Amino acid sequence: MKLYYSKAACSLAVRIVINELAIACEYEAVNLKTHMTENNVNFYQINAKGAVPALELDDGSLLTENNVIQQYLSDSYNKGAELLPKSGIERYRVLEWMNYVSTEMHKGCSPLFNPNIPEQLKQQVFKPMLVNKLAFLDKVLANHAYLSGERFCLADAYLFVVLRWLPALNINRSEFSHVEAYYQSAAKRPAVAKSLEQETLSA
Ligand SMILES: N[C@@H](CCC(=O)N[C@@H](CS)C(=O)NCC(=O)O)C(=O)O
Repeated sequence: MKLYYSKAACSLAVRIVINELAIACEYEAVNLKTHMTENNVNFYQINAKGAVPALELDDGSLLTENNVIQQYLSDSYNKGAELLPKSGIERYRVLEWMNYVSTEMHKGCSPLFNPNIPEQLKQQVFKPMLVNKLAFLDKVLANHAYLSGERFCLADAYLFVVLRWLPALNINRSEFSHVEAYYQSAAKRPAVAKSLEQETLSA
C-alpha cells in the first residue's frame, strides 16, 4: 500500500489513521504546486483529480477521497472498530462527524488559503463563517473529550489536521478553550505525534 500525500495537507489525517492502526504503508510526497511526485511522476497520471490523499492498494488500484480512504482502512484492519464502530448508530455518528469535518471545516478553510480570493472577502465572509463553526465545536467539546464521545475516532484525526492549519490562517485557536484543549490532547496521542514527526511538523 502506498499513500500519496503532501506535507501538512489533509492527507496527514490518513497518515494518523495508518499509524493508529499500525498498518505497513509506503509514502510518496506530492508537490501540490507542480503536481509532481517526489519520484518525478506527474501526479495527474496517478490521480486525475490531482488531489491528495490517494491510496494505492496492493492490487495496484487507487482509492481517493479522504473520508472513504479512512473508512476503508478502518474497516479493513482488525483494530478499526476503535476508530469507526462496525455497525449501529455509533458508526453513523462517526460518519456524520467525518462529513462535517470534510465539508464544513476543511472546505471552510479552503477559500482562506486561496490567493485568488480578495482579502476583504476572506475577512468579511469566509473567516467569520469558519469562526462560527469553531464556536459550535467549542460547545460540543465542552461536553466530551472527542467528537463522538469519549473515544478518539476517524473524524478526530481529520479535525486535528484542520485545526493545525488555523494559525496559518490567522485564527487564534486558543480563543476556543475546549477546542484548544482537545487539540493539545490529540497532539499527545502516540500515532498523532509519530505522524507529525514523519512529516517534520510540530503540533
Ligand atoms: N475531495 C478530496 C479533496 C482533498 C483535498 O482538498 N486535497 C487538497 C490538499 S488538503 C489538494 O490536494 N489540493 C490540491 C489539488 O486539488 O490540486 C478529498 O476529500 O480527499
